[in-house]
Amino acid sequence: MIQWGVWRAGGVAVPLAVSHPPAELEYVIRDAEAETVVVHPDFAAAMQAVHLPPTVRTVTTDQAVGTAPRSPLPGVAAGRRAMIVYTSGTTGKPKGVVTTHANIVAQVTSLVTAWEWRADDWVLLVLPLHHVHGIINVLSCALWAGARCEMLAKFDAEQVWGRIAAGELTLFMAVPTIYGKLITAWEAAAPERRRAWSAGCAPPRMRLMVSGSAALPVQRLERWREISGHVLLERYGMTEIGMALSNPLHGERRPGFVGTPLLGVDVHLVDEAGRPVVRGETTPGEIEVRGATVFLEYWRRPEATAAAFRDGWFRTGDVAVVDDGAYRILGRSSVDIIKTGGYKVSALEVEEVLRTHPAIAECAVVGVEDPEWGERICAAVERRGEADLTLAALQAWAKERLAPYKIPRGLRSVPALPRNALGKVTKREVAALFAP
Ligand code: MLC
Ligand code: AMP
Repeated sequence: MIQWGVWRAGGVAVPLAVSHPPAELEYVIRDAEAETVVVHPDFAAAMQAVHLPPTVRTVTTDQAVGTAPRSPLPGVAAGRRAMIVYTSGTTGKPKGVVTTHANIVAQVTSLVTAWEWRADDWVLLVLPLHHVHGIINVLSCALWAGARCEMLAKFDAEQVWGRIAAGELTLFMAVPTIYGKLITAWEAAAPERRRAWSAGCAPPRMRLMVSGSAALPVQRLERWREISGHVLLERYGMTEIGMALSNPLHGERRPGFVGTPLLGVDVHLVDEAGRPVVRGETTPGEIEVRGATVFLEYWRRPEATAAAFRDGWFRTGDVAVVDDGAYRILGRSSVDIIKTGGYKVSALEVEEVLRTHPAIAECAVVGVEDPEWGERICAAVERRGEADLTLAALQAWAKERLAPYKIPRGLRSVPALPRNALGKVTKREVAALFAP
């Protein structure tokens, strides 16, 4: 409601994460140069710990919703900035991705069209509201279509199954880790509950279940099909572009593939020199995207914005092949981008924070393949001094400084980080330190 109000008033909405510690909230509020912070009373105490610049005004959600407008709502031009979503990249600190009203309309309408959103749809929102999966794919599409969007404060497998079993939902969208957690809960449940839970997935009422934000392992897709009767629709997107590729609503969904470009989105693959990969060849290339869905700029970072585009195409940093007309994601070109539980995390950002720990002289952060989380964040460190450093102690320290999903889950102390002849840390060798 607040986001809608900001948009109607011609303002820029910057969603904050309720899971973030004060340090991360403060970074986003300062970097975005926010004028007003709107806080729900439940988070008033958390916000007290955030050091806000004196110019920032804080209002409660009750005040924002309860105050009559002082002036008529302005007309808002389509090209006006509407939202800044913070995303991790290869440059350390998160960058603000600015989208205009026109971008958001394009992102929403491409999905409303492709997935045939209707006013009588009913979707359960279990995703965080500081990323596009939750904001655009679920909430904004539902609002656009006039559908019902029911929200849970936090993902909880039993609660989600309970809502599915009630037989009211028509749509469900989540990241692969969430489907994994739902499968685990189903497998642990008594036969009667399993039957009720599976029955809640039955079409035609439940008409579509979508997975994205990270690669969906084919085995998980198959297990979900056995449990729910649904072939998950996998799609591919990114904060900067909304969704770009999707398997079809009707027709064959190929396991391990993310489908074809959505309506109005241009997608191609290029080699390292930026030359388009020849159509019909199964040569890998970097995905580049163009069209009305593509963001305007990184907030106050013109160089980063310029570097993100080549000849008008946005460079995603994801590598894919086209096989028989459909795209298959192979991975990312940077080892420093980690996807954990569907969240993108910059290894460099975590390293920068860890280097401020008194017992850490140098460190290297990597994503280690993990069946539950996709990747798990692990840190190899060269210690400073003789003091012991346990994983638990490092986590407790990091919790004050980093979002929960950026906190290392594995720690190795090494006398010297593996480096190549040029002295650069070799991340693949670092990852090997965490091999089971
Ligand atoms: C939490 N835990 C982790 C972890 N996160 N362990 C390893 N790696 C991680 N990333 C641990 C906690 O420490 C805790 O351990 C236990 O798991 C439960 O923690 P939690 O915080 O309660 O986790 P939970 O709420 O269950 O979170 C899991 C999740 C969440 C999958 C619901 O990660 C999530 O909402 N992910 C979605 C992110 C998302 O929306 N991404 C979209 C980005 S947009 P213990 O030992 O204390 O029990 C995008 C574009 C696109 O990507 O294409 O969509
Ligand atoms: P974010 O920057 O948080 O929006 O995350 C976007 C990134 O998530 C993309 O660049 C991909 O690396 C990854 N991603 C999204 N959807 C998929 C998918 N279906 N398969 C593999 N990776 C995906």
